Amino acid sequence: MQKVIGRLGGCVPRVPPPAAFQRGGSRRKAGKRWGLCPPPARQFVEEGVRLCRPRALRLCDGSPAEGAALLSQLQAEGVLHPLPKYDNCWLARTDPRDVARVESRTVLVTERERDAIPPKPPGGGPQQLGNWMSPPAFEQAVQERFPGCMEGRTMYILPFSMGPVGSPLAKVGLQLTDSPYVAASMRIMTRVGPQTFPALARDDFIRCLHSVGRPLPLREPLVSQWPCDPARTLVAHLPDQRRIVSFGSGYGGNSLLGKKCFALRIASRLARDEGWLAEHMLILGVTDPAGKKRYVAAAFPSACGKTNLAMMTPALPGWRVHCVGDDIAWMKFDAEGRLRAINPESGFFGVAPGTSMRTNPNAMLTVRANTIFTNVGCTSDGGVYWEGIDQPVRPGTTLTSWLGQPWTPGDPQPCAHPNSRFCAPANQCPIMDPAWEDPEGVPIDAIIFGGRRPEGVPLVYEAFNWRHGVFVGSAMRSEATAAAEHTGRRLMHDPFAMRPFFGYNAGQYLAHWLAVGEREGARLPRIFHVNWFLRDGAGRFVWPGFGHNARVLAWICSRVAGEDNAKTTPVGLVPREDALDLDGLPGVSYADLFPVSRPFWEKEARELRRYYEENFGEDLPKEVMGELSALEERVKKM
Ligand code: OXD
Ligand code: MN
Repeated sequence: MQKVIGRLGGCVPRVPPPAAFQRGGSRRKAGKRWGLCPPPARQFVEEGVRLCRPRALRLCDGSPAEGAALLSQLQAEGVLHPLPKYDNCWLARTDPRDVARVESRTVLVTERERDAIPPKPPGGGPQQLGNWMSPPAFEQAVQERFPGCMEGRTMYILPFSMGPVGSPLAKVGLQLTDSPYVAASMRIMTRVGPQTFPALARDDFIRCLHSVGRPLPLREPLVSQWPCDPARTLVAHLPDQRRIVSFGSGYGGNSLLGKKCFALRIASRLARDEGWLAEHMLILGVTDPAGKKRYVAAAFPSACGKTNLAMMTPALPGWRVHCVGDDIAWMKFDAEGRLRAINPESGFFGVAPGTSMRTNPNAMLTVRANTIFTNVGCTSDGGVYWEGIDQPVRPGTTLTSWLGQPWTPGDPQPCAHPNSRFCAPANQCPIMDPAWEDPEGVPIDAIIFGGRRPEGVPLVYEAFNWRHGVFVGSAMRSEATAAAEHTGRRLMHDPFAMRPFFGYNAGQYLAHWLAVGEREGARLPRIFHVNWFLRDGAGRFVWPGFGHNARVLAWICSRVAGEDNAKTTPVGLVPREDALDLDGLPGVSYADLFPVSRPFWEKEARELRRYYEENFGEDLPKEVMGELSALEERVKKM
């Protein structure tokens, strides 16, 4: 493709004939808007048109009328089904082979393999920190997939901004896609429209090409009216060219290219080059009873409750939480040396199962209107249903599973797919922070890492300093979830919750974090690690979680305020027994929440050493290995 893009890129830009725009009243307007579209963007569209040969073009403007037209078209095509119980809500069912991010087919394309991933583990096991593809292999993969891939279909042209338009922290992209479902979802998740044109004129926008890979007429019938080509799926990133090329999947992070592909993989690489941070983190504001507000960013692996934490209703009287974002944070130092964060997205693409009025009332209130649900179950009275929704089904109402089959409670298979999602506009969340769209971002006082650790890892601990914090982030582990193609409850390493999202060599990523800590004049946030998921001998959670996590946030805020209320353990600083508010939590014991045992940490350190050696090899910064050795020494003295 490099060659192809190079060749096409060398052509004199030529405006596609207005006839290529969809028929109907909007054609003249579309042609006019096209005329205003900056030349580099038009040139990218022309390349895409010549390669993919769509039947028609549609330049998206982000308007409500366009949204309504897309949704009714999707309904007419049988892709979306209305959910009349709510206001403008829709249900999509995918081909059951296209239900999650496909990590094994997600690649970074760079000249040198070492720029993308650390050296392969000895013995040739699979590299867990990303996949590399050479430029010639990529070019061949493109030639095998893209020529004519949009025949008979409309190409949607989506100019979009990640971050508030005009923010110094925002970046723009242009996505070409033949999926109207993707176009409708991108309109929710990003800021689509001609307000991005001035930024597109700069030519440094991210070029995103996406096709479901099912030209018309079809050679094989679709499954669930959902076009995709799972056998040939490929999600490729070309960080040097600021390009993303995705084929074969129409779902989630594989196809909504602003999200994981741009805002994490490409952005992490830009952030390294430009001296900022693009992270898999929620952002929340927490206000204490005296009115003092702090902002916190938190990294958890996929489907570990980030959305629940970001929208939490505190169980501590007088405390309030506001949401800035639930998945991604872009953070840059300001002139005063404070780290300021924006949420680059404008919607939530949250995991549905487990979400309820008990676990996340704000999410439930957010998804009552203008939401696209995918792969959830539904009720015969036009509502949604999933495992853990905790809502009684009205008598006489029947249920249908995500596979479109009749379903009754107790059936062995779940009603909703475990990675079923809601895609909803962020501004519908009742607790969005007043500053969530502040172009300057919000000042971050604390960074939290976490994971699902059933044993051995305390409820919360603070890193001794930034360097130790980088080590703590690199050492994150969590039980696998359904967000990607992994199965089972096995513990997976997930450094910084970025394992599937690094846009460059993960060893260099750690070095970048270390360098951030050395920045002159930086007023660095404190770093913490939390674990809401400890279980007792009988397998029960020992911490009530959800709104009670505010108790942990309260301790974190006290540390940021400089309170002397921690005690030192070999793994980090934990709250003194009187410093964590456990009032009104019968049966919850401090000792159960803060297990720091020598055998557990010896084993953990051994496993970590093996993991570093096999996966990072010599690309692991020596400072991080030094922190592991220091942990081993402290544990030995326990
Ligand atoms: C997500 C993920 O979809 O992390 O946010 O997988
Ligand atoms: Mn995520």
